[in-house]
Amino acid sequence: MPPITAHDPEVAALIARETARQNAALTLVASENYASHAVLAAAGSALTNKYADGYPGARDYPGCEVCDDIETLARERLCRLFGAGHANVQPYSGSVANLAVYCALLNPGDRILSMKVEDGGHHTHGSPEHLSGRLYRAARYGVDPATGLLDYAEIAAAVRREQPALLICGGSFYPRTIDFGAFAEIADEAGTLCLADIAHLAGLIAGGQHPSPAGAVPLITTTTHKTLRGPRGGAILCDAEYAEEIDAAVYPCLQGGPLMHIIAAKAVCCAEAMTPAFKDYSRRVVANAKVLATALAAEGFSPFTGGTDTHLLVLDLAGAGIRGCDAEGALSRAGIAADRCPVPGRGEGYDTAGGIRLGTPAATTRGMGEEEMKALASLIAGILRNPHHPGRIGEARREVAQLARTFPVSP
Ligand code: DSN
Repeated sequence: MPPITAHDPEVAALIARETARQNAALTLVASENYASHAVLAAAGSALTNKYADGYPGARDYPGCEVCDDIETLARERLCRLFGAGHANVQPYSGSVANLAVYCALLNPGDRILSMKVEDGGHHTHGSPEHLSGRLYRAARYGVDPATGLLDYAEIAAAVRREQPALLICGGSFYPRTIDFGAFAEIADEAGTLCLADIAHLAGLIAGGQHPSPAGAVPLITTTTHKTLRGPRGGAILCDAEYAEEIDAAVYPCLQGGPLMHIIAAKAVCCAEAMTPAFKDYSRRVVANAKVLATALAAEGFSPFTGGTDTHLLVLDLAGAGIRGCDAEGALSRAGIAADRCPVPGRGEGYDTAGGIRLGTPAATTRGMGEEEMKALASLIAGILRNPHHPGRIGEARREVAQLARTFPVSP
């Protein structure tokens, strides 16, 4: 960071501290990852200096020729990666991407049907504290409490009962495959629009490890920084018939100037995600999550639904005598970041969460494989059995630090 060090040593020192923190600790937060040097370079480029309100060929500022080419490239790559008809790469975040879909295609007061937050849904899908819950009337479906799985017959019944204008699938901690085709069929039968929020699954879909909603579900939103391993931001994919309304909702309805440096970084991450190396990465992400789940089960901890098909698992701590927040704290003291999580079907909130969410995207980017997942499972089990034992936590911390040194963030 030489230019920052000379120009602003205070900020340079803080960035250096965060970089060191990321290197020394392990993150199993399922939504976190490490972007490549190329993605970071694009995000830190001179494109940040340019205003480019509008879209390629129709901007409100002069000098946007290069921005036009970059945005066109990012759109083309995103469409190619997911097999979509149209892409909007301007959303600042996944939250804005979701709002843009609602603004484009719903009227205030319309009904949304989405997954309960406490079962793995997202607050931008109609929670009362989010604008989506203030502008629209939200109804929720949950998982089957007996199996923890989505029950498509129940969801179809909820659609018939609630008559929503929009059915949303996708969320933050459902560990199993989502049958996007089933959601599309349910929505089609009811004449309802369907949105797939693939923020968590985007990288697995791009890498061929999870079925894609494209071609079945007409509206798709995502973030670009989770399993897709790009810059922090959002995007929308849709059938061509919705392109005009979606674009108008993003700009000028919700946003101002697009973040052209981030759009360039989105183009870079899409190119990376088309490589055989990324396909292999996403395969290893899922393989690692399965090994972690199996090894934790062998240690006596219960992965919710018995395991995972994806990049994450939810450990049900009910039988382990430890609350989610205490598990999060103990793991954190040992150098492992993982967030507490409600166990679906139990009506728990985040403050009363009885589970912990573990994800493998970041550890896999560091090069960890199945042996390291087994070692991590044993470390996690030891920490959760002795959450208040300073000696044991200290011992685990040293082992975590050694693992982190062996698998640095930027090899
Ligand atoms: N905050 C993200 C997550 O951790 O899953 C969802 O937006």
